[in-house]
Amino acid sequence: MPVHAKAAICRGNSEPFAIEEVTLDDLRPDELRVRIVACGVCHTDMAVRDQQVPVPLPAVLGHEGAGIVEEVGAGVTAAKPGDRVILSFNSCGDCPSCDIDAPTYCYNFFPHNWSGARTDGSATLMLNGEKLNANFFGQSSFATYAIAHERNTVRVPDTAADIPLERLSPLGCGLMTGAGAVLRSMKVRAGLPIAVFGAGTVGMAAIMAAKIAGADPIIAVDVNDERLAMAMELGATHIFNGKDDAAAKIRDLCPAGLGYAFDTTGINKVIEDAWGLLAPMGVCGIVGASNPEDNLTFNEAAFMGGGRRVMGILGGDSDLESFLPKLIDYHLKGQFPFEKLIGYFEFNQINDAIAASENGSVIKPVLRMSAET
Ligand code: CXF
Ligand code: ZN
Repeated sequence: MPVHAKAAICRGNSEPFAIEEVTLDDLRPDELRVRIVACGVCHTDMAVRDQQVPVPLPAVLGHEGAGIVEEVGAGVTAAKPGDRVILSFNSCGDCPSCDIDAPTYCYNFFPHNWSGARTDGSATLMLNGEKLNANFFGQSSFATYAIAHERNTVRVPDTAADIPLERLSPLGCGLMTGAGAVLRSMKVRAGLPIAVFGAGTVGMAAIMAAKIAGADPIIAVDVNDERLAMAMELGATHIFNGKDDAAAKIRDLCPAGLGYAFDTTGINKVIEDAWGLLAPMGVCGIVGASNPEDNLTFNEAAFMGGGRRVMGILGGDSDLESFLPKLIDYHLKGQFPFEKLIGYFEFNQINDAIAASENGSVIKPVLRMSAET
């Protein structure tokens, strides 16, 4: 019996997302069918809508899904029917990056996440009898059901049985990216200063993680005072508005320089300022979506002289199976209170949720597709 779902179809930025009925393909051995309970909205969804990312449209987007497994293919061991799961990005499991548990740098990232189909070209979703681009991040969770894979599905540990899936859904992208950048990519050391530029989901997750790591001081920079106040609640020790020469203020506060600067803005000037504030051996992590044409300039002597490093970061170097449960653990202990970032919307309000993300009124919109029980 074919399974039908309601899915939000993205046809570009000239029209709103439209919820229509689609049909799911039969499962392959490594696939799971998940009833989606909730899905976070991430800026990458909008980047695809605007075609800054080359995913073919029309397509079903959504890559922060969480839900209940309904059926699994013969080779699946990650979860079983009835399990509560979080979905994230997919990877091949068989390249030099996947071999060392660094799947965010999977050599085959594009075909597994952004091609609109399975790697063999087959479609996971059909619309009116025709192939529809889907399998986005190996899920396409702006829908009531999704086909996910063994490698991008993480079972929610029983210790988190009381935490609603709608809250856990954003762990699969923005939250793991910010927290992972601090804890896994830059490996922030206790007692060293960090500045986080941009207080969106990724920046806020980085601030919470910097507190976990014991960084000191923890400086948040943003142009929005409300966000700065929230950053302070989540662990920042100092906040500076980017409109008032934040670089000079950071230099006054940390005359020896920063151990870590983390840019989530993708703005050239901000990154160059951040880089210029580094102490010897300081690391500047960059994760913001920048204009593809932008180039940065660095002074060669300063680059080499103090052993300073600039590090491009994807997905916080997250290894899903180990890192997502770790973040859930921090959340259970009250050290990762990311629920403060979330605003909930019903699935049919998807265009309002996207508007709220874009106008900055909600840090992390989460769509509700179905009740958990
Ligand atoms: C991704 C980028 C690749 C690794 C996982 C996260 N970002 C999505 O928005
Ligand atoms: Zn994302």
